[in-house]
Amino acid sequence: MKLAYELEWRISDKWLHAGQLGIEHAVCMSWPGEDYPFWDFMEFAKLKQRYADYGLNLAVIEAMLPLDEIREGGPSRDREIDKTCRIIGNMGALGIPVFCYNWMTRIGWLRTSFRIPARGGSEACGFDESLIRNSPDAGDSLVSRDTLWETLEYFLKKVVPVAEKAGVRLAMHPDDPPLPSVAGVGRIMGSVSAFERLLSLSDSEANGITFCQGNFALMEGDLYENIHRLVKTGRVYFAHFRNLRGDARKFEETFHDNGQIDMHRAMKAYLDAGFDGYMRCDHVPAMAGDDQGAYPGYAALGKLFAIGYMKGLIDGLPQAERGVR
Ligand SMILES: [Mn+2]
Repeated sequence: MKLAYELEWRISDKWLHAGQLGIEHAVCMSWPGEDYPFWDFMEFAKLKQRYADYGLNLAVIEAMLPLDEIREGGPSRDREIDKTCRIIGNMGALGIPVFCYNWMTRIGWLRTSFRIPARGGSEACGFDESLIRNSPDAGDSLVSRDTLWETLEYFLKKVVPVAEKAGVRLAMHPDDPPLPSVAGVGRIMGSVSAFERLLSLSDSEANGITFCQGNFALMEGDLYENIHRLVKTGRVYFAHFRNLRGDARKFEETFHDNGQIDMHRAMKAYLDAGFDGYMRCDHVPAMAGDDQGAYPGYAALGKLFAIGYMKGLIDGLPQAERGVR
């Protein structure tokens, strides 16, 4: 397993924190409206070097790219697919192995509050479906689940061969929150069985999974067994380590040490199953001095606690000897 730190492409203190925390791998995040021109090889090459200048190996691209035309089968989906393929080709040329993407259209990662009072005056992100239940679109089928499966299959047919050739692994992130629809827009990647179906759509090693623990914890079955079983398929390339309290319709994110997930047991499950991908810590509450407004869930100080906690968990497990880098 390789610990990684997610760093928005603009340099911040977090870039220095990564090295100071002893982390060697970077996940490049770009947020909607702040897209980095990954399709431009020269710009991408400079970005890789920018991370290297901070002692970091850029290993994962987790960009919220505009892919809705592809997801909905719109008229310019092939143009978006071409652009995605160019990005993946660039990744291959630069030796960046993992492309994290998701299949949420129109409404992406969704929280209804970023200011939930948490331990000691910290502020957490959370979701409460009751706030959006009466959305005027709630009963509609603005985008059907069937469409999303069809477009996903189309996407994989076109992109998996390109990723294979480039030596890049696609890693599907679950819907967040994992609900079958949100405000009339269908969602499909919200269950363990959906991820099994995803794997069955293409046997290629390039067709893989991002195990976002906060979401998988809200799906069917036993979380720890699901970690073990999916990691054992060999196709989990990336993991997000998060804790929370609640269920898929109402939850809040917690510090790593005070949510409902047994984090020791979870970490043990990844290592027992021989997880060899990249893992980053996921959302955390914002602490005094953090700017929750900038990138909710990604505040710098909350991260320091989370990463120290993760390193402590790993060091406490004998399985760590099997190789954590
Ligand atoms: Mn995640």
